Amino acid sequence: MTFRFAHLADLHVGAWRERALAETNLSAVRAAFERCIEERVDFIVIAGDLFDATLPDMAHVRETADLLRRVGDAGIPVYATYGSHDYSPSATSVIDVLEASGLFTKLMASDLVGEGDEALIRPRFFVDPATGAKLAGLSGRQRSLEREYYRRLDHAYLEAEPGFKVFVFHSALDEVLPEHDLHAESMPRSFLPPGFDYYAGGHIHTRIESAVPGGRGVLAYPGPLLGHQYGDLERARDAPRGFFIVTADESVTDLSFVEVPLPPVVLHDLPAEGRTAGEVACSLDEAVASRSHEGAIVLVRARGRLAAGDPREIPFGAAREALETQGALCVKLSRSGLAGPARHRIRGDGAEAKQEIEARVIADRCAGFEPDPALDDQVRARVAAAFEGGAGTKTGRRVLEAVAVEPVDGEAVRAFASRVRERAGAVLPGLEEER
Ligand SMILES: [Mn+2]
Repeated sequence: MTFRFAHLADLHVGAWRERALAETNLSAVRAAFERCIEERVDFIVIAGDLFDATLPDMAHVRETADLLRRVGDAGIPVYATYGSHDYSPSATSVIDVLEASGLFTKLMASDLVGEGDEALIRPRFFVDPATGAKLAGLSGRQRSLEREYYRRLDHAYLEAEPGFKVFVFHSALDEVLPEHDLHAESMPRSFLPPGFDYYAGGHIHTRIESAVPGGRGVLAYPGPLLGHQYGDLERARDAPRGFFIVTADESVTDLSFVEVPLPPVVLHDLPAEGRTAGEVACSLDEAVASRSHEGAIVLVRARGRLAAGDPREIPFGAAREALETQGALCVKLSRSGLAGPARHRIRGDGAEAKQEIEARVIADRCAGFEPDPALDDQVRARVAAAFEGGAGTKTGRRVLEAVAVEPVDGEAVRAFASRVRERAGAVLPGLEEER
């Protein structure tokens, strides 16, 4: 039997503070689902990050629920894993509410075989009734905590299952990571269970089509529609956005990318290195007057260290107004890489600034850390020493990473607590024995 299914990911409904961008993203999501209905696909797979947050704007949730209902009314089942953005293990997310009302099936259930750290995870297969395709998946976790899950996946069990199989996941893989994402957390491709026909990926915000070495499987990431951060907009200039339609019988026979149109994105890059604030201001004026910006998403990016002048002398506000008067759909300024001669830095919403802030907060917290006064004096001294100076910041980081685990399905609270304690103890050698 030949059948076709759609593979979407990283829709990020509810992203963007700017109304125009939020609406543009939602329109793209609408167009994608409507195209799925037109194409009469047999089912739809969403590989995580349907929503941008656990509790996104309710008007957007309502529209998404309505879209999913229309898809369901057209007789098209939807299967989804959760992403790093739309799911919280400790609280109810909007996506749980939609799932509970039957708008899609989540591929999350798994069985735990064995005990403690040695237990293996067996995601349950869900069989699509009309096509017989078997779907299994793992949801993404914050900061790729899913590594722990993948390390415990029961590969032999998953590989042995007969039939056409789709593995739905939300993680970055080392081997296919795009250059702009090289700082991201990723895992080796070998973590994926072998023997599947299609690996439906999410989380990498770039379209990727790949193969699994030694297998017959196709591995693909459709990438986002509009995405959810500045870099996604920049990359939308030269990479069409959309989703995949996969044709299959006993294995994948065709993979087609279906483009979802977005408004034009115009980038004005203003190098500031070694120039004066006045010179950059001139370039900004020229950029504004250089073309029509009607209906466009306009990105203005300034970076580099000025030779003279103050970044505040560059009239970004006036440029924004002028572009909006021209009918620009939205204007985004990226100034996180712009610095004045006196090491004066303007923070924006760039990823760089975010990492710097994180590093500074960790360093501050470690420097100001005081062990519990109830501790034995000697132990307290040793704990305090472990968090001192540059090495102390590293200790802090290691502890954070060690305790950033989540309970696996079916794990008892006490077992989870002792696992967390053990992991924390392991990065504080010499301290774990003390009470
Ligand atoms: Mn995403």
